[in-house]
Amino acid sequence: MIITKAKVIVCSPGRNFVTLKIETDQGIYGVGDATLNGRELAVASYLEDHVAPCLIGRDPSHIEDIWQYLYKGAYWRRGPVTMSAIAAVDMALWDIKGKALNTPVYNLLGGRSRTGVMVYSHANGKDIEQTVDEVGRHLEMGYKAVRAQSGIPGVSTTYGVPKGSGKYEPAEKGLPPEHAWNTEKYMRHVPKLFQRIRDVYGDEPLLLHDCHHRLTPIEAARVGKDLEPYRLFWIEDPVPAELQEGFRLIREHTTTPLAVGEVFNSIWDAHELIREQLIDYIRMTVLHAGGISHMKKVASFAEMYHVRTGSHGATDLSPVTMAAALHFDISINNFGIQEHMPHTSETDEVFPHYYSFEGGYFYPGDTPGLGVDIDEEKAAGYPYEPAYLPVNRKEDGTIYNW
Ligand code: KDG
Ligand code: MG
Repeated sequence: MIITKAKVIVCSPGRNFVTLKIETDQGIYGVGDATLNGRELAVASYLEDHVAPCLIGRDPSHIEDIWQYLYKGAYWRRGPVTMSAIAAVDMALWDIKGKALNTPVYNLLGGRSRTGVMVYSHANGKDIEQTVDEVGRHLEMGYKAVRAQSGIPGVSTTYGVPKGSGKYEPAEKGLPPEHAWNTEKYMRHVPKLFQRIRDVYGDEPLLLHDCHHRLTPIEAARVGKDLEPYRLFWIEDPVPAELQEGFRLIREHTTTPLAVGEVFNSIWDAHELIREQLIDYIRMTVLHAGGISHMKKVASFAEMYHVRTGSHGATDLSPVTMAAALHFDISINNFGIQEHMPHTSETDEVFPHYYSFEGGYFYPGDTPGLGVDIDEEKAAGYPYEPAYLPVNRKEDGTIYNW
């Protein structure tokens, strides 16, 4: 079998997505997700202009060799654009291999290690009471684990809080919007949110919270300590994690489990965090971290240090990533939890898929390959529209982490 075509499809069914479709001379094709929120066209060009021409004529069964060719062969290693492009190729090649061998991808990764993949959903509200109601709604839907975010009194807009009556979606059409931030108000507010949730729903539900990179290590240590009575499953992205040793300080002060990694793109962003056991969950994804092939290595390394996975799964990762993530999640031993943020019905229509949800768990399905596709005709009806993530400023105008 040889690769005959590698096509990049950019579409916007509800939000922007970049998809790679690799075709072969035997009629089998595979799909991969290359979406990088707010920087979509950079990855599209990287794939179209620099990667696709190098794939034509290669044997798609040589997944590891092609991965190394694209990683080592580019000379310029790592970075979100490069690693998302490599990931898209990697997903598409695993999809092709599964279809060619007539088996779901998880069988090629060692087989199933569990029956289902536990996911956490998002409960977002403008204030504590709205978030509490949303937690209840998700528990009723069967979720065992729920992430809770709420608006902060005195802060006009913040991460995770829907603007109107619709669902929360971080990217906004047009140029980047600006949000305001106040750490002190946040730190006073967040323990009250979790106290109320535990008062209403008791000890059973697994609760998570995303700090979204907004604290310094000592502030994160304080938040972790203040949240200890509510026994969270994790706090996520307590600090911007370029400085891996910053986690040592947080770790010395709190037993609240720590999760990080949605902006990481290779093991080299996390090796110290894992080796020194400074975190509990590594949240890199098969999309932004080089595909299933690289994530297998990350998970194996993490397994030695008691670190489990917790893959990022926001709406800016397409159903192709969700499918690939589920095959990965179900196959590894040190799986922790998978994020789930439902896509819009337009997105689901453009990306037909076989994965399914029941009782708090997702199932990848037994279709050969990844069990997901792109309907190109429908995709063509949703052209790309520029959209960006917000930029954050402190109340005095200083640019801050979003
Ligand atoms: O593109 C950025 C989003 O994926 C991110 O803001 C979502 O933090 C996020 C999460 O945990 O889902
Ligand atoms: Mg996050």
